[in-house]
Amino acid sequence: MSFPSLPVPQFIQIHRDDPDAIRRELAQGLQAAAAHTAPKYLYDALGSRLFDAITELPEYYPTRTEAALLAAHGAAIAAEVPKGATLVDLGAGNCEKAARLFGLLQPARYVAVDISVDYLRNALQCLQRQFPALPMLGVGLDFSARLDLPAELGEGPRVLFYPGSSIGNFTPEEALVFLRQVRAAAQGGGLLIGVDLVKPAELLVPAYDDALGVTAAFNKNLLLHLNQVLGSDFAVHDWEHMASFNTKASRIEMHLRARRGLTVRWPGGERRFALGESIHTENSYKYRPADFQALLLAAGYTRVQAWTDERGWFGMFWAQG
Ligand code: AVJ
Repeated sequence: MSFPSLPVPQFIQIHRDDPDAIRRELAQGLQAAAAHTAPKYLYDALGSRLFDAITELPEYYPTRTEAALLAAHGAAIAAEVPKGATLVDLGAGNCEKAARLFGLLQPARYVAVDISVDYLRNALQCLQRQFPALPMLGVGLDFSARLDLPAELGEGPRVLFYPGSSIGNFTPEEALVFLRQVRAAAQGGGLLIGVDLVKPAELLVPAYDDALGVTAAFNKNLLLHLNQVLGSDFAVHDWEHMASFNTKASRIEMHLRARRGLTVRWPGGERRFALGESIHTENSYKYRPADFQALLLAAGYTRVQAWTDERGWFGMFWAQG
């Protein structure tokens, strides 16, 4: 018995930091006066799955609001975006959002980039079977510090796709730097980006502190990931999920708060936490449409188009490189 061969996407993994550098960076953040970790550590294989579950929660409006925006304005968006480009999906995750755009944007090639390598490899393999004729490339890469795409992407204009308001994980200053790097990487194409907008805290906070506790599990899973990567001895039960809106900074903050005084130990280091002391695990910045448009123009994009839903909760921006 023989099976027809299935198309398998090409996959490359780029390690920029060695495990020791990662451990040093983590230890430094945990030992800082205000303990913190970078949001990328939320995304191990389980973290990526928990994030997918978050997007199904009734309280978590961004994913479905963005999908509705893309569905409603697909034709108008497609009229701006160059056809036959290389579609580069930044933080592709399960690759679902980009797959829904294939018909509309008609890319010549699909490149999925994500830090969560094993999860991405799986998702891309499934997708390649659904779209056997579309050349696909998976790139395992942490682009949070610097967007440096490999030469395997080839020449020609690129449409970079950065949906889901992941840009909100950067401070506005970092976002400006990143948006400039994206523009350079677009090779004359542009950026299609989804951005969560400022709204009352009564709407924002439940999206990050849902009734089922899925976001709490997503946040606490960071501790299990740290135990893996750093060799620490975090006990999940000692920690409480916290989410609040910092109005002045215009950002949701996620923290993990110690439920008792405790000491966390790892090879070569430790950190004492007093009762109530916390680890800052994520920022999620919310923008006003005019402010985000100004940020794109400051980053050097020549033309910016924006679409928002009727409630004004979420924005989709096309920025010509
Ligand atoms: C993937 C960064 C856009 O900030 O809303 C969801 C991550 N954190 N719930 C967001 C997240 C808690 C999400 N981003």
